[in-house]
Amino acid sequence: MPDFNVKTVPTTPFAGQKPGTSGLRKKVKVFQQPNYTENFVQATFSTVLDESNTQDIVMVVGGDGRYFMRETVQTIVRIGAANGVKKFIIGQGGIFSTPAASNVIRTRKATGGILLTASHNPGGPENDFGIKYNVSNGGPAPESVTNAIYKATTEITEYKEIQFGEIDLDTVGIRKYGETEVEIIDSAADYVSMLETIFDFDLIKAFLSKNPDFKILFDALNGVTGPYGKKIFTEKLGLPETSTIQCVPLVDFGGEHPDPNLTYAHKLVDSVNKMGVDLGAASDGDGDRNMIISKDWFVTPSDSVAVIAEYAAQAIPYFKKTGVKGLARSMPTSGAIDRVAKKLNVEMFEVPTGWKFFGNLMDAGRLSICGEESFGTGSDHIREKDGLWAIVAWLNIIAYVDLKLNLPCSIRAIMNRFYLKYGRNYFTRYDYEEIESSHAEAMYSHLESLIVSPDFVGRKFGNNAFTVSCADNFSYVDPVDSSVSKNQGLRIVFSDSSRIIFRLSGTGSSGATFRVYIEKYESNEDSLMLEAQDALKPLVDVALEISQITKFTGRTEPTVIT
Ligand code: VG1
Ligand code: CO
Repeated sequence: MPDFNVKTVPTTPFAGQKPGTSGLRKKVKVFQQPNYTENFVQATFSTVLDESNTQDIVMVVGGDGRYFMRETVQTIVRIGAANGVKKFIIGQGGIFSTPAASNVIRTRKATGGILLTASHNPGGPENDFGIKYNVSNGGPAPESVTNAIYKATTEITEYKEIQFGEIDLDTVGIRKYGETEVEIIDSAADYVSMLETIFDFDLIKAFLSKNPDFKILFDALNGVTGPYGKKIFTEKLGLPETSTIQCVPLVDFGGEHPDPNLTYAHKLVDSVNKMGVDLGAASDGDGDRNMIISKDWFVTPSDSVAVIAEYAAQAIPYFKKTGVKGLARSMPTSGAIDRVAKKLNVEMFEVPTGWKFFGNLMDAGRLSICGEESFGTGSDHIREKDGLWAIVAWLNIIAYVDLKLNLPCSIRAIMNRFYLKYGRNYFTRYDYEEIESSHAEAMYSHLESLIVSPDFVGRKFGNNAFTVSCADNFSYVDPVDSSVSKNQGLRIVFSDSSRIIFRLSGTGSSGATFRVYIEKYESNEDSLMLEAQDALKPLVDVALEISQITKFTGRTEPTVIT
């Protein structure tokens, strides 16, 4: 029997409920401890109530379909209703891709949203789960809010709940549970309509009928974008069923990492080569990341956002209308987009890692397109990075290059023209996952003190090929609200503008992940189309020498190279 009375349940704090780069991410087993999830959800609602100036709270809830999501949606409704939430808008089956949730928060003018995802981290009973709070602009909560949530988790003594019994998450429609309204919506429909207002689908269709042999392959990696991808590629664009793979969302993503990069998206990478695919693409578990690849080229995310920025105002209807107001990248992302900003004569911003730092700039009307080297690309159409948006953007640009510019439109040809115009920012990232935390900390403190030591600037590395011109621990002052974010990564810049950046990840769920970002600019026309790993080898060696990773951690090889 449902009981619509508010119950108060005593509880005690759990250590470590501090949201990282993108929400709280832990093993499912950690979230399953009695009261663990309840505490964090109550802390979130307490913070929302403190921060919001309305009693009419409307909360969007949903996630990437991973294991433990459905139970958590129920928990959120029980606790939220007891805290006075007026209405929940929930994706059917509890499902929302991260960009789709951002869109719904904005279009429905919700107070915020609770997104249940650990993004590209593996799922299933032995793997990861995550909870992330997004604010009313549709973007991840800024640090002021996540810090308040964290503080609340350290002081919690009770949570409130209403024991409704099971809420029906699968039937679209509006229902009332006591005083609380629950609306279940088809999240894919809204999202696909949004993309139709942004891109030139007619141009894409014209391109596809002129080029019936142009092969497209989309891989949802068993994550949340499967149904969205099917709607776009097979229903809207009329492509054959064989143009999409792994499009049924699975609670454990088929036991794989739903992470679109050359290592984890191996099925796509193999098929692209075997089938001679012209545009291969993948997105991650929650649909905010993307990878663009073809039979003869891999587009780094840093290049991808630069190319989108380059063509946006001519090729993409949304930007034809709004213009390109400004561009931005996260600090470790390569400077390719900076060169485009300079050409377009628009503002360029360098923010810390994490999408939450782009939101203020977008809200202030100063930022249109931005990206991160970690396969994140997006724009001010929403406040999250958007995997399918980036993929359709590429398709729109390819169609434009072919039909309007009458130029060769293979991805390789597009990249080659881009490099001839701007030069190439070679880029790679080495990840060392699940290092023992104490080893990672020792290595990081060594680096922190090394780069500020008095004789570091001017030192030469790599047989004197690289001279340090400056080094710092990146600190960011938000140009809109002047908030300061310190310790955002160790940055070493050499006199030829090459960069090495060291950072510890804020999204892992066990041990520490150490990231090494390496970038080198090349303008010599004969050296624009090299293998990135070959072009960067000398600088990679310098990075390994400076970090002394093998000495500190025993690791001789990275876990993943992107
Ligand atoms: C990583 C990436 C960062 C990205 C974040 C969330 O963070 O480096 O660029 O914004 O993941 O992406 P970290 O702290 O592990 O380096 V997602 O797709 O997990 O929402
Ligand atoms: Co993600």
